[in-house]
Amino acid sequence: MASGQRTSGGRVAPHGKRIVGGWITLSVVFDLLFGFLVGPHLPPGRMTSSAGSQQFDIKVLFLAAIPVVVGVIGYIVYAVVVWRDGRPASFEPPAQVTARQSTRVQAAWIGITTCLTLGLFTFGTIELILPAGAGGGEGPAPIWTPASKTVLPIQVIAQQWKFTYRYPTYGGFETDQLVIPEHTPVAFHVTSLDVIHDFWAYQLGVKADANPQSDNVAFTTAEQLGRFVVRCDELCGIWHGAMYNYGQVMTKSGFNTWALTTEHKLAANTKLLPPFAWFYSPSANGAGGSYYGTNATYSKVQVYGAATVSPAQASKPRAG
Ligand SMILES: [Cu+2]
Repeated sequence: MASGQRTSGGRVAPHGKRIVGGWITLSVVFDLLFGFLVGPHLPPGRMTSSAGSQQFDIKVLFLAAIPVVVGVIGYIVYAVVVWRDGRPASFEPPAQVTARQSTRVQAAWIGITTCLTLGLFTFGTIELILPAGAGGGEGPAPIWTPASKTVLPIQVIAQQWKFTYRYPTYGGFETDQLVIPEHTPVAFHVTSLDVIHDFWAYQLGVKADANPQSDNVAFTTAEQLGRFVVRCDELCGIWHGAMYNYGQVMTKSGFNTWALTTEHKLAANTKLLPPFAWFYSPSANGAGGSYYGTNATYSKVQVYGAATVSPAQASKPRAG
């Protein structure tokens, strides 16, 4: 009796038990293999709170999807091998009700898919809120902010075809080096001087659109030291592909030394810059563009409580 519909005793072969048993076994095996072998290497790594949380989310989605894939492929393989039409002589219609007529099968199908969908919906919503926006830009008035009141503001200014960064709590200097301190919540204030760009700091798990006339805020907290890459992720003109640079996560004291040194080194340049603002209007004064600040206050910095990063710097009058 080769996998026919009925055993020699006339009993129906236990297809349901075989399929469910095989499905559970294979799902557990593949989930374990994936979780332990692939899971730790999933993008975008664990350099920041948002990156780590994205890696966790991707892992959970895979672990949930693998049993579905195993179920579909396993059922197809089982059906092809066991119920294929190649041996009509031994085929007899099953005496049992078919899956379509079975209330149990239908209830299980509806129940499992409903649980999966609602579970992933709940999981996705929580994962968006808990890590303060999950590393994506939340616009000028973020609703999901870090619990910590000591958040370092860094302004990301995109333009064709370059990123620069201003540190408002360090006198508002502007540099093309992005340096952030470890274990300190950072608020990236992303804006653009011309077209729409996108600030994508891959290893940081941060990605936020850079729109002109807009202050797009994204939060993260670095948990590992090291270098990361920043790319523009919005087609923004002919040199879009060359619009990238590198950043670095430093220790808190290393960062503070770097920031104070750079502030001092760039003091003369900073005086020539437009006053710090949440966004800038390059063309407001006609061709050639001089910039003017639309909201040149530190009020938001205080909202995010940057004072503890460098109280003296935060309360210092702006250069220029
Ligand atoms: Cu760009």
